[in-house]
Amino acid sequence: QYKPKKEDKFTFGLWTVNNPGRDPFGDAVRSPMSPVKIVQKLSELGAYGVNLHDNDLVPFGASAQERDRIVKEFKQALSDYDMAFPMATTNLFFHPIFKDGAFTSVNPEVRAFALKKTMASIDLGAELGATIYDFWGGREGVDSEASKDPVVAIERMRYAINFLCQYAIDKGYNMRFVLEPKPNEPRSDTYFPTIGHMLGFIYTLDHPDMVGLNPEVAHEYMSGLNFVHGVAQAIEAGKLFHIDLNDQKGPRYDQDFRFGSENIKNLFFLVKLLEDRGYDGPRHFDAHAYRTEDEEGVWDFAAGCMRTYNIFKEKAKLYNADPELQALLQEINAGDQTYGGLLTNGYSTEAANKLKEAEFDIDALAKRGYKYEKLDQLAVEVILGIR
Ligand code: GLT
Ligand code: MN
Ligand code: MN
Ligand code: MN
Repeated sequence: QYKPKKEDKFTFGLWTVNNPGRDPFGDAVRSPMSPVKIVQKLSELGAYGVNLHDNDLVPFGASAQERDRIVKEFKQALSDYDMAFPMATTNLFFHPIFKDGAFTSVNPEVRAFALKKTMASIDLGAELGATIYDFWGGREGVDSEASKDPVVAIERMRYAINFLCQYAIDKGYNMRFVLEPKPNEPRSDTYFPTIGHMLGFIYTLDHPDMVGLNPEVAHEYMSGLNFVHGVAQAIEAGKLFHIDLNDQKGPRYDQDFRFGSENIKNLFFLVKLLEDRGYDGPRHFDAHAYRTEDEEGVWDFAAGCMRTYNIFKEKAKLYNADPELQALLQEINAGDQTYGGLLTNGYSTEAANKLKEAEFDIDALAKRGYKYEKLDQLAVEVILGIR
């Protein structure tokens, strides 16, 4: 019953299952698998599609012929294994040329190269059928605050996103952009660190309708924020175009753990939010297996991400159907019906006067118990599987 199906829209980046397990203190522990093999294996496990950075597929500096050969073979694999290709992105962080960032680098030649590389990668994404194009800030930030004017950095980022939106429009691509915030790592501070910062920035762009968010669980936890609330704000604004699911132990380095391996309660409420609100974009796992794992462990990791999502989805159904829990929720929220219209119809002089004249039983209001202990225990018991 928890078995992943195509309709679940589970996707993985090539870079996720192909993560070699390198860290700042140790070298790769797994050798790379071919993109074709990854497509095949993910399809067998029940995934819906794959995503990639340009250089996950086509090596940096490959010739045009080599590129075309690789892309042709990859397209064939997508069709052979019935895999969708919803999202693409650019690697603007690995090559040493990007050590000071890409779109916000102080070096104009690097900024120009970053635009050129991204246009080529957008072409690649479009050729493979992607309708979502991701921008993760990578090294767009500073180690030394002295190095960049932070206002100029924001202007440079805006210039790049505006330029590339117009490029995609000019080319007639059916593509929306998503911006992915992260507070730090690899730089000690990254610009646009949270969902809120990115959301504010979107409305300053030339084509705000074309641009939404790609929030990642781990990245908001790194800032110590409540991911469910950030995602809710994105949904409410109509800006949740994509989501990066994984897990994280608190505000530390970016851990990208298997979805649901740590924050079980908060991620249950995340899945409930996505499902209740009818999010219909890809459920992308931007995570990787523990460094201790071999290839078998990588596939255990991938299967585990999808299975846990579906378990939470099932639990969310039970939560919504639990008579005791729902009756309690209704009772708790019943107060909404009072003040007929005064709290819902907006401002009028009449409404203002009525509220000014209203009498409140301050003592009774102050004494009210909200029954959240009881409610939360019921929620926990649903999650723990005993209801
Ligand atoms: C990298 C990063 C992710 C981004 C990927 C897209 S690459 O793994 O940590 O959060 O989503 O550039
Ligand atoms: Mn991500
Ligand atoms: Mn991460
Ligand atoms: Mn990440």
